[in-house]
Amino acid sequence: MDATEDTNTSKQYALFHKILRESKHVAILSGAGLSAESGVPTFRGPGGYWRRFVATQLATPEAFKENPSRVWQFYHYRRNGMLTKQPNPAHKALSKYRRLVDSKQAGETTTFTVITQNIDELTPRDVDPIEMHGSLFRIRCTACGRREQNRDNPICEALRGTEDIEKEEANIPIEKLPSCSGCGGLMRPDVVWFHENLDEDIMKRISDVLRECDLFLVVGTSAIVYPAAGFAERVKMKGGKVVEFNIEATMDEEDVDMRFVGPCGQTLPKALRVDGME
Ligand code: BV8
Ligand code: ZN
Repeated sequence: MDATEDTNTSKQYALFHKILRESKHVAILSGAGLSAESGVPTFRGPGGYWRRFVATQLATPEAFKENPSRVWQFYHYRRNGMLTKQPNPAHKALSKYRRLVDSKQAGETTTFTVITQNIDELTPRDVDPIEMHGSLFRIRCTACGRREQNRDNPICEALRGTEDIEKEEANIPIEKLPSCSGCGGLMRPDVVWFHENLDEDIMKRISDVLRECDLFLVVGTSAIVYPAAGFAERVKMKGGKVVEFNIEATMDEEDVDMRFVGPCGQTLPKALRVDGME
């Protein structure tokens, strides 16, 4: 198949539907573009900034060590921003397709796995996504490692109102930042920062998925951040097919078998044949 064929034609959808029905192990890698139509800013779009910082400057252990008050204000801003965000048709399509597979109504497909780079927890829980970069709504103790789910807004009194980026950046003393209910240690967002290793068990689970995968859908990601950016190649090397869903052609020509160019809230439900499903 030549990926340069005009994408999104009914002919291309029909071809994809045939491939999908005949694939045994379907996997998805999703990025910020999956949540874009829910109003969640992507990293490399205009939303990739907070005050005068680029997100990638704040999502590092060095930044947290040097200025935990600033990094917590960045995560509070994103947690607070998620209050008004809902799953969009692309998220819902994942849930619907998972139901089709589980009820053996998806042709030869026997497994469907969603690997997400997103930490927004918008991917429905019934999809049981592999959240490889952690979650905005989980925190962990820097001292004893205790992990907690936490959706409090604000997560601590000192962060209240700091989401207003018109105001001066606050300088919150460490003792007023979220602290561990077990040992009193400083809590941090339970996410994978740049220059941090990913969870070994998660990487093992992902390797098992990629080994089996015969159809890999890359949805809404700029495919820049490793190790996620290297997953498609591992599927291709074993003869699996790779299909990109993005608003612009992003992955290299030779790395994709097909592309659906457009908002994934429109292309994904159609491609997974769940657009008519409740
Ligand atoms: C690691 C959680 C081993 C935090 C994230 C030098 C020194 C050290 C490391 C490195 C180095 N050079 C490279 C590395 C590795 C580094 C890396 O890859 N850096 C990049 C910048 C080159 N990776 C790491 O550090 C990883 N760990 O390698 O450990 C190690 C250890 C020590 C030393 C060396 C190596 C950890 C990476 C995880 C970082 N954490 N998130 C948080 O979110 O706050 S990554 C974060 O950025 C996101 O999770 C996501 O993964 C990434 C953003 O990417 P995307 O999701 O793709 O979003 P983006 O905005 O870029 O793109 C959106 C796409 O959607 C676009 O293509 C757009 O066109 C499309 N789109 C928009 N709207 C729509 C749409 N598509 C469809 N429909 C729409 N409507
Ligand atoms: Zn602790």
